[in-house]
Amino acid sequence: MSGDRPIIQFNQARYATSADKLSQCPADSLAEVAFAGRSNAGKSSAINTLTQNGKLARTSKTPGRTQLINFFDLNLPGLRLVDLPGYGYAKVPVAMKTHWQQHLDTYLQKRDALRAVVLVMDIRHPMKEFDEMMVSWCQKTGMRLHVLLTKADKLTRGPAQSTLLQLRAQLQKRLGDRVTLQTFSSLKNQGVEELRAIISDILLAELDSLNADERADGTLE
Ligand SMILES: Nc1nc2c(ncn2[C@@H]2O[C@H](COP(=O)(O)OP(=O)(O)OP(=O)(O)O)[C@@H](O)[C@H]2O)c(=O)[nH]1
Ligand SMILES: [Mg+2]
Repeated sequence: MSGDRPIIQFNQARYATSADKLSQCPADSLAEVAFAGRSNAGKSSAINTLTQNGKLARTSKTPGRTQLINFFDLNLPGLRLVDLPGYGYAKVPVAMKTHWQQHLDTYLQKRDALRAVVLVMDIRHPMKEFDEMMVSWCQKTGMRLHVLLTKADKLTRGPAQSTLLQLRAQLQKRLGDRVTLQTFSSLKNQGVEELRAIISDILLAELDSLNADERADGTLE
C-alpha cells in the first residue's frame, strides 16, 4: 500500500448503460450514488455539471426526459453514478408511470451497490410528495442522503440560504448526520466542488473498507 488515496476524476465519467428494469442493470458494482428527484428538477443537468460533460446525461426542457435508469462509470473501477428517471411527470400514460415507479422502487430496494441517494430538488419548490417519500425511505433504511437544492440561480442569496438552513434543521432532526444538504446551480456552476467532495467521500470510503478487508485477509494467513 502506497498510502495514496485514489482520486475520482469526475470529468472522466463515461456512459455505461441504460436499464428499463432491474434485470437489465449492470452487475452490482462496488458502490454507486444515485440521483433521484421529481421530473425536471435538474438531475441530469447536475450530473453533467459534476462531470463537466454537457453531453453525458440527456437533459431537456420537457419533463420526463430520463425514462431509463442510466449508469455512468467513474474512472475508478466499480464506482458509478446513476441517473434515475424523474418522478411525477404528469403527461405520460398511467401504465408507463406505474412501470417507472415500480422499477425505481425495485432499484432502490434491491441494489446492493447503492451507497447514497442524491435527492435533487428545485430550491423554489422543496419537499414535494416524492421528496418526502425519499426522505422517509432513507430514514427507514438508514440510506445516506445528500440533498441538492438546485436552480439556486433563480433565488437571491438570502432566500436560498434561508431555505437551506430551514431544511437542514428539519432533516437533521429526522436523519441526524446521515443527511447533508447544499445549494447548487448547474447554470452558474455553483456548489460543484462541494458535491464532488461529498460523493468522493462516500464512494472512496468503499474502497478504503475494501482495502482494509484485503489487508485483514492478508494478516490472517
Ligand atoms: N436556471 C437553471 N435551470 C436549470 C438548472 N438545472 C437544470 N435546469 C433546467 O431545468 C430543466 C430540466 O433539467 P434536467 O436536468 O433535464 O432535469 P431532470 O431532473 O433530469 O428531468 P427528468 O429527466 O425529466 O426527470 C432543463 O431545462 C434545464 O436546463 C439550474 O441549476 N438552473
Ligand atoms: Mg433527467
